Amino acid sequence: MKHPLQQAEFLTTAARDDQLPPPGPPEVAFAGRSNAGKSSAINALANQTRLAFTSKTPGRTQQINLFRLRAGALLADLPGYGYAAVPQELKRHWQEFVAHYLATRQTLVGLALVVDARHGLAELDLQLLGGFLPSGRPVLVLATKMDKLTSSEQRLAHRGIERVVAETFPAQAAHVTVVPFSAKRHIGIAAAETILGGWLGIDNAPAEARKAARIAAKEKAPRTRGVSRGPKRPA
Ligand SMILES: Nc1nc2c(ncn2[C@@H]2O[C@H](COP(=O)(O)OP(=O)(O)OP(=O)(O)O)[C@@H](O)[C@H]2O)c(=O)[nH]1
Ligand SMILES: [Mg+2]
Repeated sequence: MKHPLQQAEFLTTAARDDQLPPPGPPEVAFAGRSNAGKSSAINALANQTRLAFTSKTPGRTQQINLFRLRAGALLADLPGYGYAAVPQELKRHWQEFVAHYLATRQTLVGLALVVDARHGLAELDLQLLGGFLPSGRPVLVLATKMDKLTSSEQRLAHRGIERVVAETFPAQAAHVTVVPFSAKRHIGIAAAETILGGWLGIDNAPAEARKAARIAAKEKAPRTRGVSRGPKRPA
């Protein structure tokens, strides 16, 4: 069965606060350094190649791009931070815009922080976490580009990020889940889907559970001797 994240469509672009759609359905934002792989992660989760615009040029996503899932929930692709070659004033504008969005968006239920696994958490990532975690909302760290690491490097990178989170935010580390990820090789998709789907209330799990319960109920139903329980299967 297709996960509901796989039925995303472009909704709108906002370059300023007043261009954001009015708060409605639950929303998850994808944040991270410029070029970390935010837009690629959204595409991989949506199982589409060109839903969110990706680029080799850092600083490509300059606005908040919003995508709507069939269930109504929203995904927000945020402009990346930390790219030196952007003019100072523009950089300040994005940073203020993103910081304001994260601090005030009422419908934001959680944050997906996209981190290049080869570099780990940078100072700006920690600043972002430090601003967001006290709100009590959960964070999914997608440690991405794992395809560029060997399996032992992948384990080290994963543990390294977990350790930094535990040491820097001891009181809130339980709200942070680190998932090894690769948009290119589709690593970590199912784990990320389960977490994001749970936050947004669109997990497949309830549907699967209902199906399992239906099957179990049928199996338990008392058999009435001699009465057909429906069309016979061909032998
Ligand atoms: N090998 C590999 N490359 C990746 C992966 N994810 C993203 N990339 C590459 O990294 C570059 C940046 O990816 P984007 O998804 O555009 O990054 P972004 O975080 O949205 O960047 P900005 O919008 O500029 O902040 C592109 O060249 C992608 O192809 C991955 O999992 N593996
Ligand atoms: Mg982008």
